[in-house]
Amino acid sequence: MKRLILSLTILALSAAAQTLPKPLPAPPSQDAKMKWFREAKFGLFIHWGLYAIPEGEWKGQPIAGLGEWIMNRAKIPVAEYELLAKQFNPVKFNADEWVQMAQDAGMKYIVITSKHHDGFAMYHSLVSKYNVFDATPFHRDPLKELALACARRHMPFGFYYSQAQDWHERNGAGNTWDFGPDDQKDYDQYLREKAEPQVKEILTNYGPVCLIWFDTPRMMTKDRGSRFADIVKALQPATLIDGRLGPDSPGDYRSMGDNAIPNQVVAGDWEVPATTNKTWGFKKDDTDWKTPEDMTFKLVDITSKGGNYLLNVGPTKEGVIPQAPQDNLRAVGRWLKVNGDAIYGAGPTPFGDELGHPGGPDRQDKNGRTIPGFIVAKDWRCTTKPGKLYFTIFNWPAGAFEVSKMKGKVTKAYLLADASKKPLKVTQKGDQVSVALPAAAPDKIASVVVMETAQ
Ligand code: H79
Repeated sequence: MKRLILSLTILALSAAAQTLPKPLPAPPSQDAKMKWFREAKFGLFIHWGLYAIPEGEWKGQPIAGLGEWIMNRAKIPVAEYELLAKQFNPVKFNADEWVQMAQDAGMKYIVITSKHHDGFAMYHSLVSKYNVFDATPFHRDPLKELALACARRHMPFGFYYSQAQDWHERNGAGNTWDFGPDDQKDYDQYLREKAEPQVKEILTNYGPVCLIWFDTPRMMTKDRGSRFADIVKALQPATLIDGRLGPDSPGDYRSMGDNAIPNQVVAGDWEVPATTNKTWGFKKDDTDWKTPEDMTFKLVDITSKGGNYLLNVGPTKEGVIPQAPQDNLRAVGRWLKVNGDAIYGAGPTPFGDELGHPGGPDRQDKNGRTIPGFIVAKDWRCTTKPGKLYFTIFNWPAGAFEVSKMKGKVTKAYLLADASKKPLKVTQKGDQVSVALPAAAPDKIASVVVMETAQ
């Protein structure tokens, strides 16, 4: 009998594994549409494509810059780059292991490259044979496998799609070495015949798509952006659109620059896409891994300013996420297991002075604009929920934690790491608050003091 139940359970589970849920219905309001994103705070970005094969090196030469830009940086002709597909056979790829890693890291959504600027579709596309199912010996659809693994684990799943640059296509933006200047191309021909139909495919064949991540909107106009937005709304009205569809296409939230964390609180919904080393797509020479301490600080910092952190890994040509970022992300996840209340669903700081102050050298951005210098302070950050302030302390002070400009009265304080919520001694004089701390911080990365407040 037990055996029968076991086999029936296995049967039921494997049946569930083969089907994707239907897309979600239209949300009743923008707030309802944004709800999961506002709770999530922390997502996994995955850059995976043919560029994982050269690993940042072409014909024995290291190619400077981002790994996924190698075709552009080395000006590799389409006819040569295409041959990489014949070598793509990531036999170690296991969708469940990737989703498990994201869950272990405390990440609440996954976004993967369905097509990057190189034009190669990482899913089974019927629009272009230049895709992972038809053009490689792998002959599988890894994004279908990931969509299924995410559905089994209730992990929101979304796609990056490079709508404007496509270096494989005569009329796509970006490939000037094979096809000449962009302003002489029939860009709408490329949009109509490849990008728009492929966006329809990824919104049709992979179950609910939590968001679609457009990028580098070269040659995009209001009309061209609206065509994509209309496709998304028609096929999956619950799917969020990021902030890079086009110059006149607002999207559902704002995308900050790559690895660009604002200095201050920013109102509205936004996200910082960021790397765990320097590149997005795998590059064997880039071992400059961010530490768990640094990534935890950035997650708390971004949350305290009101945004989300979308943190990238670049799997190898074998289909494996490099071990160093796996280990580092799992350390962030262990911190979140104890301290996640300070992050998930939390709002920005009501203070601001703790974030830092103007000073240091000015910088130029890539458009030549001057960015005034700012000295980032790193002692603590504050995140909020109704009636609660979460102080994540990176630099544990001796004796007491002091904060000024407190609005309202602190009725109780305790360490988030202390399951018994043993009260810490609070002294408040007007808007000055002092909370007595134990000598040693409970966590070596950062420890959270919760203050409950009343008006
Ligand atoms: O997908 C990741 C990057 O490939 C993509 N956005 C993130 C999420 C991205 N596309 N473009 N950029 C980022 C800006 C790229 C700038 C550079 Fe370059 C690429 C600097 C050097 C190589 C463009 C080409 C500017 C100089 C040469």
